[in-house]
Formats: sequence, structure tokens, C-alpha cells
Amino acid sequence: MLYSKIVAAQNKSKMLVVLIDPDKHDNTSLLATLEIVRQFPPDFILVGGSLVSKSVNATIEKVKSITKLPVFLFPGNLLQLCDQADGIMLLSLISGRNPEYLIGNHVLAAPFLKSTGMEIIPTGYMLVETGSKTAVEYISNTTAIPAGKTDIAVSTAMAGEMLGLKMIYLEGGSGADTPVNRTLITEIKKHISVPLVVGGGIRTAIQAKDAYSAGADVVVIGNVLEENASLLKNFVEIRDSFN
Ligand code: 1GP
Repeated sequence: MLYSKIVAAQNKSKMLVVLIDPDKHDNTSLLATLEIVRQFPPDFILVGGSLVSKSVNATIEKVKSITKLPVFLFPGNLLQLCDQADGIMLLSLISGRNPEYLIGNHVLAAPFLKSTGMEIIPTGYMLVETGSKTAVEYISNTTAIPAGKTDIAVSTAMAGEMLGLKMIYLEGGSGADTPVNRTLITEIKKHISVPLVVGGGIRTAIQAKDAYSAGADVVVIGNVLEENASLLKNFVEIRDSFN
């Protein structure tokens, strides 16, 4: 199971995750990206996005035809649920106050998810302000935790863990102007014992290194590879330098 691997790696080594947004690829670019993923493997793959019109199932089938890495859903909404994935990061948007993203959609999804038997990783998803408003904030109709409100962000992460969520996923949203700042990562890491995932706006290997050294157990990259997939090699090298 993936979650037990993440927990086993926690505080010993770092993990790297590639997010694939089906809508950001045509067949050629997806296959080219996957070929680089095959050469420079991350630890697992997430598939999803804020607004996805293409078939998630078809994307996962292509991913699985090229790599044996675990493929997990990272769904922006219920339309992205499918049974081809190995599991799902079941996100509760704990930085927001929209009941649909805290529990409503989960109620609707639960019978389907149970029927698939896929691995479920309950994850507290926290959006923090890192610049301009991102798609996820708009689509989810929530407000990110204001920049500089470290105490609120730390308390939110602690509450997520106390409620039984198994990971905290911290970010400014996909394509964020800047990554989450180091101080916030360090403070949250100090106050939780579940694995800490950090993503959003990480475009350089140095930024990934900063996130890891600040306390991220897992770093997620998406946009940067859509622009230049060959950069994956640099991110893998940074991850390996910690391991
Ligand atoms: C998005 O954290 C992921 O939810 C990846 O973010 O696309 O900005 O790398 P980027």
C-alpha cells in the first residue's frame, strides 16, 4: 500500500510526485512526458486538476501502459473519479469553509470508492495565499489562508490531524506564483506527525530542495513539467540527494 510506504519514508527520505492534468496534454505530449517519467521515476503519479474535460480513465490507462508506478487520483471534482487508479488522495479542503469540499462530495463518492476497493488516503488539503488567486480557490469557492497567518495555518494542519486525516497537503494551488514559504512548511511540520506534502508553484530544483529541507516529506510538481518535461531529471536528483 502506498500510504505505508510514505509513512516508512517519512523523516528518513524524501518522495517526489508528478501531477498529470489530463487537459494539459495531447496524446503526443503525454507520451513524451511519460517516457521521461520512465527514465527518471518519481515515487508515484497523481492524476487530476481543477477543470478536467478529458477522460481521466484514458489518461490513467496510458500512464499504466508506460510505468508501473502507483497512480492515484487527485480529483478536483466528482467527475474525475474512475476505477482505473490504484488509489485516491481523498481531499478534504480544510483551509476552506465550503461544506461540499469538506464532506459533501465525499458522501456522494463514498459508495463508488468503496466498490472499487482502491486505496484511500484521507488528506487534509490546505490552500495558503502565495500570490494571485488560483483556479482551485475560484472553483472550490473557498478562500486561501492569508499570507503571514502562520498560526492559523499551523492550527488548521493540527486540526486536520486531530480529525484523523492521514496526510496534510499544503500549497498555493497549481500554477501558484510562488511556492509556499519555508517558514510555514517548517512550522507546520513541527506541529504534526502525519506526512507533509507540499506542491504548487515549484518550478526549479532549488525550490524543491528548499521545500524538502524546510520539512516537506513529499514534493509535487505539475506545471513545470508541462512546460519542459526533461526538467524532471533535476527534481529526481534533488530528491535522491536527500535519500
Ligand atoms: C497542484 O501541487 C500541484 O495541486 C502541483 O502544482 O502545477 O504548480 O506544480 P504545480
